Amino acid sequence: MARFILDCFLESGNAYKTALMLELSGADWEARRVAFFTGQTRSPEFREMNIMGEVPVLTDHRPDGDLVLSQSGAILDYLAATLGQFGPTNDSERGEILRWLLWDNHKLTSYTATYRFMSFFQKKTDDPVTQFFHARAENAWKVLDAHLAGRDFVVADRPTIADLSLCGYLFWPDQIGMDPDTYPNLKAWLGRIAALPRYKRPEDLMPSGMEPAKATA
Ligand SMILES: N[C@@H](CCC(=O)N[C@@H](CS)C(=O)NCC(=O)O)C(=O)O
Repeated sequence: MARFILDCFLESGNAYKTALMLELSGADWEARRVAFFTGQTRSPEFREMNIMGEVPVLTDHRPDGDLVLSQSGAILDYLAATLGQFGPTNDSERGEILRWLLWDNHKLTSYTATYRFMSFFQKKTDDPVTQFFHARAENAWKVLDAHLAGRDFVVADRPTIADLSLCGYLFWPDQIGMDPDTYPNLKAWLGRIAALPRYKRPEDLMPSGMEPAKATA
């Protein structure tokens, strides 16, 4: 059995953040499929593992016992410390990474992912709530694009877990309603992440959470 098990599914950008971290770090890990679209995350069995009923969940088979952790930001932080990669090298970077992880979870991923869910998966494109989320997501993309002007990566001159968190949903421009050419710094930054050694797309790292006939990448 692999050291790390990641409960995940390919349509989840939050899961992708952590799967990408494991893969880029060369970790010994396996993806365990969660049937999200038929309600597995809301089952009592799943909530026993993660009361929040959310993916991703990381299990680390440590010599002193299994460690089980949810929340992509917490998982990224744990993996950076455990694997010694993509983490901070000083207190200033530590603070900046935390700052961007919190902003990602509040302002970027929350709106982007919810917009995508309502428009791409639920097809509620005309719903005013969907449009509200898209406008909020666009604001976040503008902030990130402005921050990336003149920078290769978000916090340092090398990629950190802040980059891996922020990029989670942005490799699906069509599904999130983004024209990448509107955000040239962001587009170039995604290209730098995609060029990292061992980089893989979500569909090459995780199984679909849909039933086979409906699976999408
Ligand atoms: N802040 C959490 C968000 C996790 C999240 O929203 N996961 C979604 C899939 S992308 C989920 O499992 N949702 C289940 C639900 O809301 O019922 C993280 O970063 O891990």
